[in-house]
Formats: sequence, structure tokens, C-alpha cells
Amino acid sequence: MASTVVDVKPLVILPTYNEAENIVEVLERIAQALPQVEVLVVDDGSPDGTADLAEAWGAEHGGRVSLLRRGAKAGLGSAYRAGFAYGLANSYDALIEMDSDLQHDPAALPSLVNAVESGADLAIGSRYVPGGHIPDWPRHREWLSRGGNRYAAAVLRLQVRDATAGFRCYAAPMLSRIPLDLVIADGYGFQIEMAYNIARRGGRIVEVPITFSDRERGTSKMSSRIVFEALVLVTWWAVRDRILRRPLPADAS
Ligand SMILES: Nc1nc2c(ncn2[C@@H]2O[C@H](COP(=O)(O)OP(=O)(O)OP(=O)(O)O)[C@@H](O)[C@H]2O)c(=O)[nH]1
Ligand SMILES: [Mg+2]
Repeated sequence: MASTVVDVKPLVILPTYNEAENIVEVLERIAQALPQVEVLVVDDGSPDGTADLAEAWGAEHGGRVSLLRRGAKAGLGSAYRAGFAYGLANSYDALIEMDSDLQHDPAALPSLVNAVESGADLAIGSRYVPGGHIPDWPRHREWLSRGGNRYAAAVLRLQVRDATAGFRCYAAPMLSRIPLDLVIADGYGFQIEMAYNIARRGGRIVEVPITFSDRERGTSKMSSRIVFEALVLVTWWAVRDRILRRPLPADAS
């Protein structure tokens, strides 16, 4: 594992919806992996009190946890867009996406941040590069995920093995160029859309191997609608950019 000494000022963004069973352990393990790191929890009014648990943990442990409390469940993509806007407005250099259900091992945080420190515009915690693993998935689920990734990479000409992965670190200068109000996808499609936006702007994308475990506590919020959304949007982006040849929208100002 790479050094935990980091030069950039990173922000870990945790979207939460009913993660009361996981959030405290997530925050503890983040603090072990990157002791001084600041965290933003974007909670969509979780009825199980996730936001209060996160806030109380932060108050007891040095006040490095901020809360963005939103009224109602608005989706993963929307939560990250709000988190990115907060991080950029508050001058963080590296913005990290991470699930709050322990499927993403916080111990991998230093390697993602170090990749950005070494010049990557986007570092993706990848299951599909050598050293990456998904120990708990049945074969059909892995095939679906690999197949979706191959399809997206082929039609979008994206040189990324795991574009749907949601454990990532963005360099702020590149993230700030993306017009987030034009980013529309919600789940897996959101991850592809962000990687595609960076690749189209000539950004350097690096994949760092990770182990992606199964969720042990709490329930999944993903659905077949999210998979369908990604499939339709990827196909549309390919048609829009390869056949209709619409120009790349201007960078955000
Ligand atoms: N703020 C917010 N967070 C969400 C929303 N939907 C999901 N999340 C969070 O996003 C993260 C990923 O959601 P999951 O449901 O675990 O999705 P997944 O890991 O792709 O799917 P599984 O492998 O089935 O768990 C978790 O931390 C969720 O709590 C939402 O609408 N709003
Ligand atoms: Mg999950």
C-alpha cells in the first residue's frame, strides 16, 4: 500500500441513504486510513437517523465531518453533484467518491489519492485490472458488470476497464471543468458519464486495483431501472457524439 502522507487537500464524499448500520464504521476506517482527511456526508433524509449518527461521530472526533442534509431521496448522481459543488466551492484539491456501506475498503484511499497526486485527473478503484477482485459476486453478476463495461468502453471509445466503479478520486482542476448541470445520469450511468466527460477533455484516467466486497449490513438501493438507464444513456451518448457529432459542451466557468 502506498504512503498515507498526502500533499493535496482531499475531501471524501459519502452519499448516504439508510446507512445507520454502517456509517460509524465507515467513518472510523476512513480516519484510520487518512487520519486528517475531511468528510462530507450527503444524506437524503434517511429515516434511520444516519445523518445524526455521522454528525455525532464527527463532533466527538475532531469535527472533520460536515453534513449536507437534503430533504428527500434524490439519487446517487444528484448526491455526488451536490458534494462536488461543495468541495469545489471550499477549495479541496481532490474529491473522493466512496460508498457508505463498506463495499469500498477505506484502506485503499491512500492509493487513490496518491494517483491523483502523481498527476491523474481521475483515479478509479478498479475491479477489472490485474490485482482487482470481487470475491463475493456470483459469476452471472460479474459477467453483467464486465459486459456492461465492455459495451460502454467500445461504443464510447473509452480506455477504462471499470467505468461503472464508484470508488474514485478526482483532481479538482479537471472536475471544475465539467459542467455538472449537464450531467444527468443517476447510478452506474453517472460513473460512466463522469469518466467519459474527463476522457473527452483529454484527462488522464488511472485505474488502481481494489477488492469490491458484498454489502454485509443494510440494503441495496440499486435497481434494474438504474442498469437500464445506464444502457440507454451510453447508447445515446455514442449516437450523439459518433453519428450526430454534436460538439463537446464548453467547460464550466
Ligand atoms: N444521498 C443518497 N445516497 C444514496 C442514494 N442511493 C444510494 N445512496 C448511497 O450510495 C451508496 C451506494 O448505494 P448502494 O445501494 O450500496 O449501491 P451499490 O453498491 O451499487 O449496489 P449494491 O452492490 O447492491 O450494494 C450507498 O452509500 C448508499 O447509501 C440516494 O438517493 N441519495
Ligand atoms: Mg452498495
